[in-house]
Amino acid sequence: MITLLDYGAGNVRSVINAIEILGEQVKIVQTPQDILEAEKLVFPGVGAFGKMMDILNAKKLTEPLKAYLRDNRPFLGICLGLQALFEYSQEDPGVPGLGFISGRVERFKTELAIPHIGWNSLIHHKPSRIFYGNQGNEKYYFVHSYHVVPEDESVILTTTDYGQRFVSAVQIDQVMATQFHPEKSGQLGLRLLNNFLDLDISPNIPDLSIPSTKLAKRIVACLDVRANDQGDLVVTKGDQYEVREKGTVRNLGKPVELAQQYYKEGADEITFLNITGFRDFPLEDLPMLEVLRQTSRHVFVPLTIGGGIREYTDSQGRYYSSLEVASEYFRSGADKISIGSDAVIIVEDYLKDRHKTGTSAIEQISRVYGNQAVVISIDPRRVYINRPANCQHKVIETKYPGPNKENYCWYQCTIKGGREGRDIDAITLAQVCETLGAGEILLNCIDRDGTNSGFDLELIKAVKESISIPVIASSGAGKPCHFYEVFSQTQAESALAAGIFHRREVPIAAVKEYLKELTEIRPLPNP
Ligand code: 1PR
Repeated sequence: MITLLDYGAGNVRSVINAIEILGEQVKIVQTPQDILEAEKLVFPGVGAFGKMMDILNAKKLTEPLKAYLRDNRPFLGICLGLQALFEYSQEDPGVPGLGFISGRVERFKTELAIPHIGWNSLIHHKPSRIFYGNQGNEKYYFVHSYHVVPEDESVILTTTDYGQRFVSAVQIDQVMATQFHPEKSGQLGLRLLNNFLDLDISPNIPDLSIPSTKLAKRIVACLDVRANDQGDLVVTKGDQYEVREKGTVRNLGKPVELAQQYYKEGADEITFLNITGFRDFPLEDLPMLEVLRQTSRHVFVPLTIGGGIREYTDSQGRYYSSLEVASEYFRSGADKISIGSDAVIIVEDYLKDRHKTGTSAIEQISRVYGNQAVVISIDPRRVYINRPANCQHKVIETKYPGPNKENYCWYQCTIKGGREGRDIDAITLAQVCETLGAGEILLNCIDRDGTNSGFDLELIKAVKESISIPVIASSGAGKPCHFYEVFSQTQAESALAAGIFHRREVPIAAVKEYLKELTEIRPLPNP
C-alpha cells in the first residue's frame, strides 16, 4: 500500500493513476496518523510554496511529516514535494519549510523563459535505485520557476542545466525527491516510480555521464474537440477555424483513443481544446471532464485542457467561479488549463486603468495552482494596413504583402472561436497576460490554421520577442521542415500540430526523426 499526501494541489490524479497502473494501491492521507503509519510515502505538489505549507500546517500534517522523514522511511517528493524539504523559499520568504534539508529554494536567474517547462536531462552525482535501468541520457518532464539550493552538496542526486546548473533531485538514504514529474515523464517516469516502490532494487548510477543537459523542443499534439450533430464528442479540425465540410462537422476520431495513440507515438504534450466551450452544462457534467479522466489513466505526458475556462452560470442558475471550473479540470487529470476568449475580455478590462484587480481568472488560477498551470490560447488574424503611424496597435512589417500590396499588418485577437474580432492585438494580449500571471502562450493563427503552409513565423517571432514566458507555436504545420523552421527562426519553445496528425499525413515519429539531428528533442519512446 502506497500512502499519498494530497494537500489539494493541482493534478495528483496522475500520480495516483501512475502508481495504480504499476499494480499498487494508493491510500490518500486523511489524518496525521496516516502519515505516521505509512510504509511508503509519496508527496507530489504543484503551485505556490507558501500555500502548500499553510495547508500542511492547517491540517496538522507538518509535524508527522517531519517525524516520518527523521525515521528515514521510504519517501518520494515530487516538485513542490522536493522544495518542501528545505528551510524556506524566495517565493514566500516568511513561510518556513520542513527544514529536513538545510538550504533554500530560489527563483531561476536566467535569460531563458521562466517557468522552465519541458523535457530535460539529468547529470548523475551518486547511485540511486530510482534510476535503475537508465543509460544516462534520459529526459524527464519539468514545470517550475524555482529550484532548490542545498547547503550540503552530498545530498545532491542529480543536476540539470537551464541557463544555470540547478539541483534536480536529492537523496538522503530512503528520502528521495525530484524537481521533475515522474508521473508525467512517460514510460521512463513509470519505471522511476516502480524503482522507488521496489526496495530490493540496488542503487545504480548510469554508465553514461553527460557533461551538460539541454531543454528539448516540445512537439505538441492538439485535439480540437466538439459535439457533432448527433451529440457525440469527436475530434474535429477546422480550415481557418471552419470545422464543417458540406455542412457536417468533420469527424477525425475519438478524443481518448487519439490521445493515447499520440502518447504512444511520442507526443511530448497533449492539448484538448473544447472548441464549443461556451455551453452552460452543470460543472460536474462537462463532457470534457470524463475525457480527461479516461485519458489520464493511460497517458503519462502533460495534458492541457482549454475551452470554457471562465466563470459561468449553468442552466439551473448555479454560478461557478473560473477557479472552481479550473479546479475540477485539475482534479480530473489536467496539468494545465488554457484560457481563450475570457483572456481577451480580461485584458480589455485591465487596459482601461492598468489596475490589477486580483479577481480575474488568470490571477486567481495562477495564484492557487502556479503560473505554469495557466496557458493563454490566442486566436489572431492578420489585418493589413498601409500606414503603421495611423494604427494604435502593435504593427509588424511583413514579407508577405496584403491583398492590396500592404507591407504592414497587425494581429487582431478574436473570441468565440474566431467568430468575433476585438480591438486588441496579439502582442499586447500576450504581454498583459504575462503581467497577470500566465505561464505560457498557445499562439494560434486563424490565417494559417489547417493550411499546411507552415507556421506564421513573423507572428511567432513578434510575440516571443515581447514576452519572457514560453510560447507554443500553432497553426499551419504541413511538413516536418515547418517544425525546424519555427525552432530555428524563432525562440518558440514548442510547436503544435493537429490536422497533419489526425489525417495521418505526417506522423509524430516523422517530425522527430527529421528534427533529431537538427535540434534538441526528446527521443521517441521505445516501441
Ligand atoms: O474561448 O476559452 O472557450 O476556448 C476555446 C478554445 O477553442 C480556444 O483555445 C480556441 O483556440 C479553440 N477554438 C475555438 N474555435 C476553434 C475552431 O477551430 N473553430 N480551434 C478553435 C482552435 C486552433 C489550434 C489548431 C491549430 C493547429 N484550433 O488549436 O489545432 O491551428 O491546427 P493545424 O495543425 O491543423 O494547422 P475559450
